[in-house]
This record gives sequence, C-alpha cells and structure tokens, in this order.
Amino acid sequence: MSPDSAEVLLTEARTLTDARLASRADRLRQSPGGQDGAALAYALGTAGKRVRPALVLASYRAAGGRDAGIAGIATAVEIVHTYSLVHDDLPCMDDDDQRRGRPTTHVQFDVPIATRAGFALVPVAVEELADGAEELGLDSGRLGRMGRILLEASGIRGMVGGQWLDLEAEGRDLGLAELVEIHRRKTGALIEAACALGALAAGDDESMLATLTAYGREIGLAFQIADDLLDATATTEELGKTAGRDATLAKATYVSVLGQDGARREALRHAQAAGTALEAGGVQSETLLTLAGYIVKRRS
Ligand code: GRG
Repeated sequence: MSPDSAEVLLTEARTLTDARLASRADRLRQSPGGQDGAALAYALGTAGKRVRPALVLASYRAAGGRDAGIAGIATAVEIVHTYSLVHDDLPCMDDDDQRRGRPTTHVQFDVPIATRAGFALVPVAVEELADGAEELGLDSGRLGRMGRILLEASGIRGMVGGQWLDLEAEGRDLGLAELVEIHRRKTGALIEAACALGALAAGDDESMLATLTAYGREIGLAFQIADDLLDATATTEELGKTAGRDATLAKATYVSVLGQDGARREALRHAQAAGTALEAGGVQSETLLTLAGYIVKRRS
C-alpha cells in the first residue's frame, strides 16, 4: 500500500458517505423544513475528515466484506459523530464558534435550534443504520446487535458519559487513569464501534469481531491523544476549529499531564498496540495499519 493510501481511503469514504449525507440533508430540509430543517442540513453538510466512515469501510473489508451497501453503516456512525460535534460546541459544553472551517451550528442559527438539531440527528443515525443493514441484506438479529453497539458507544457508558466526566473535570488536575477513562469513552467508544460495526456487517465471525474491536479500542485512544496534541500545536486554520481551546478551558489532556513528547509517545504506543491486536487475531490489513499510522501523524 502506498504512503498516500490513508488519503485514498478517506477520499473514498468521503465520496460514499457524503452522497448519503446530502440525501438525508435534502429530506430534512423538506421535513421538518424551516430553520430546524436548514440547521440539520447545515450540520450534515459540513466537511469532516470522515475517519469513522473510513474505519467502518476498512474493517468491513478486512473482515471479507465487499458490498458497496456498507456506505449506509458508515454514514450512520458519521451522523452520530456529527450530532456530538453540534452539541460539543454549544455554550453549555465547549462553547466554540468554529467547526470544520465554518461557524458552528448554534452560531449560524441559534442555541435552541442547534440543541434540537443535535438531538434530532440521533434517530436519523439509527434510521440510516437500519437502511444500511437492509441494503446489505442483514437479518434483524444482526441489525439489533449493531444498533446496540452504536447506541451503547454513543450513550452514558460511552460518548455521553465521557463528555460528562470531561466537563466535570474542567479546571481540575487529573491522573492518567482518569484521563484514559474520559478519552476512551468520549472519543474512543465511537471509533471502537465503527470498527466493530464493519466487522459485524461482514459476517458473524466472533474472533474477527473481537480482533477489530481490540484494534478500534487502541486507535480510539490514540485518536484523542493526537487531538490533544493538535489542539496544542496546530493552527486554527489547519484544524478548522479554534486551536488552544483545551488550555483556555483548563482541561486536563495528555499534553498537560505528560507533555508533548510524552503524549506523542503514548499515541504511538497505542497505534502500535492496534497493530499488535490485528496480528494476534490473525487479521492482515495494510489499510488498517496505515489508518493507525495516519491517526497519530495527521495534521488536522
Ligand atoms: C449530554 C454530557 C452530554 C454529552 C453529549 C457532545 C457529546 C455528547 C459528546 C462529545 C463527544 C466529542 C465531540 C468528542 C471529541 C471527539 C473528537 C476528537 C472530535 C474531532 O473528530 P475529528 O477530528 O473531526 O474526526 P472531523 O471534523 O474531521 O470529523
């Protein structure tokens, strides 16, 4: 695989996902319509890196899947991620005015509209998951299992719980164990779910599922450590969101706890552990290895 292969996969994921996001956005612009519909379409139309869809795609292929219908499952994960960004930027959370190079949804519209739009995206994601599973011809048992994985990762045991702890921890010194718990839940859980969903969409091989889940758990944490580093080292233009926000909010991060070099070492260690998990499970995927490398070396 060429060094640019992560970009190639991200572009493929973007193409597949963006077509479906645009179609959802069109429908939501019609119904509910009005400002709510416009805000939903605005949020879905922002240009992210599409790392989570790429992970669904790569995990699906690593598990032997070949059907283009996987795009629906990848889009469902991206919609949950999109909702989390809309709410994360609200004044009651991280209070940011820029995201993906554009004004955040509550700045473009207003706080009540952005709050409603965020909540409304969760059932839209579940609908997309069901549509994707149907397109892949998956049975209801498999869909149920996939729904549980996506919603558990999004909920109190995953992303919502992690964000909750993160908000409570603002202005407080944290130990590494507490930080790992927050990062694994706030960011890692959805990334881990993306890999698990790719595996389950391809088949019911439990060992494959366990291996790709273990891979996802490691790169999920590596992804948030890299995010901590980028917040401290990249520019607002590179990130498309306000740089240096963690310091402003007095958040404990890998950088504040371990320093930049220590954080870099930990990100690499977890990316390598992701590769070890693949090897231990006998899963050969140059693409997943390349994505693990990309996740810790990216500049945005
Ligand atoms: C009710 C407490 C409560 C929470 C609601 C808002 C929320 C749920 C959770 C926040 C989760 C979150 C935004 C975590 C940060 C994840 C992260 C590193 C986002 C940036 O991801 P990228 O770099 O962004 O993939 P793009 O824009 O490229 O998609």
